[in-house]
Formats: sequence, C-alpha cells, structure tokens
Amino acid sequence: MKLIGSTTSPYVRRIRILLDEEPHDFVNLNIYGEGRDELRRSNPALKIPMLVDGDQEIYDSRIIARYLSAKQCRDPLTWNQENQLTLIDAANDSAVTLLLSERSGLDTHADVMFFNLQRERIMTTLRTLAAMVKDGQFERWNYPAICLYCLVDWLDFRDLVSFDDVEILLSFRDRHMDQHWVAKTDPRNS
Ligand SMILES: N[C@@H](CCC(=O)N[C@@H](CS)C(=O)NCC(=O)O)C(=O)O
Repeated sequence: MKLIGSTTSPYVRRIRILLDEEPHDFVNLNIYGEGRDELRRSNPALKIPMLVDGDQEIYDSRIIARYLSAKQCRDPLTWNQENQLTLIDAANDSAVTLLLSERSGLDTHADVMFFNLQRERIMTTLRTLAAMVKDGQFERWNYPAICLYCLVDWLDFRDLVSFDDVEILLSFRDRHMDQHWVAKTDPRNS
C-alpha cells in the first residue's frame, strides 16, 4: 500500500495514525511546489490524501478510512459518528480555505460574506464538537476521535482560531498527544 500526502495536512495525518503499524509507503509531497506534477499524475481532484492498494486507487480521507475499515472487517461507523465526521470536515475545509486565502494575500479578517461564512461555520462546529467532548462522546480512541485530534491540533499549529470558548478541545488534544503515532506525525517536526 502507498499513501500519498504531506506531513502537514490534517486529512493525511488521520490516515497515517489510522494505518499505525500497517506496512505502507508514505509519499510526502509539497502539493503547492515541486510535488505538484506528481499530484497531477496521481489524483485529478488535486487533493491529498490518496491511497494506492495494488490496482485500486482511493481518493479522499473519508473513503480511504472506509476502505481500510472494510479491509480489516471492522464495523462501519454509526450514523452519529458519520455526523461527527461531517462536522469535523466542515470546520477543517473552511479552515483550509482561510489558510489558502491568507497565503494568497487576502485579508481573511475583513468583514466580507465569504470569510464571515467560513469563520461562522468553524465556530458553530467547534462549539458543537466541544459539547460532544464534554458529553463523553469522544472517550474512545477511534477514527472520529483521531479526526477530531488532527483538526484541533492543526488549527492550533496554524494559529487559525481562538480556543477561548472551546478550551475543552485543547484538553482533549493534550490527553492524546503522547500516543506513539500521534507524536510521530506531529506537523511541527516535519
Ligand atoms: N475531503 C478531502 C479534503 C482533503 C484536502 O482538502 N486536502 C488538502 C490538504 S490539507 C488539499 O489537498 N488541498 C489542495 C487544494 O485545496 O488545492 C479529504 O478528506 O481527503
């Protein structure tokens, strides 16, 4: 198996943590620089992660996780867990949009509809996820918990949001940060 991604992407990190000790090659691409040609050859959606398993290519972290789960004969996620992933992805997608806008020289703090919508979505989803953590819904270290970890740690790493209202998310992150593959995939060490 080959995982194509980068060491800084939160979507790639979830799959690296999920793969754990499963034998695989990891291809670390700079998708906005010298790795872009390889990305173009690998995935027409021009996004990471993607997985190659023999002749089978799989795009998108959510589908990769489903593929690995089916391969390992694990139970599918419940509908509530699927909803958790949707919230995590909504916040993550909006945060990636803000980061790319910043890197394009745009003022993401400007009072304009597009940025207001992204910031509003990030905070409504983070507040809901914080309430779920408080309610004990992320007690088990499973795929949704891994995704939440990667989101929170990446938002903190990129300094994209204030955690003032949702500090419990940082406590959740801190409880898991020493696990072997979590520590090994810390984007700060890449
Ligand atoms: N839904 C996708 C999102 C993946 C994604 O947005 N990855 C980012 C890197 S963090 C990316 O490839 N961005 C490229 C772009 O937006 O041009 C997934 O879960 O895999």
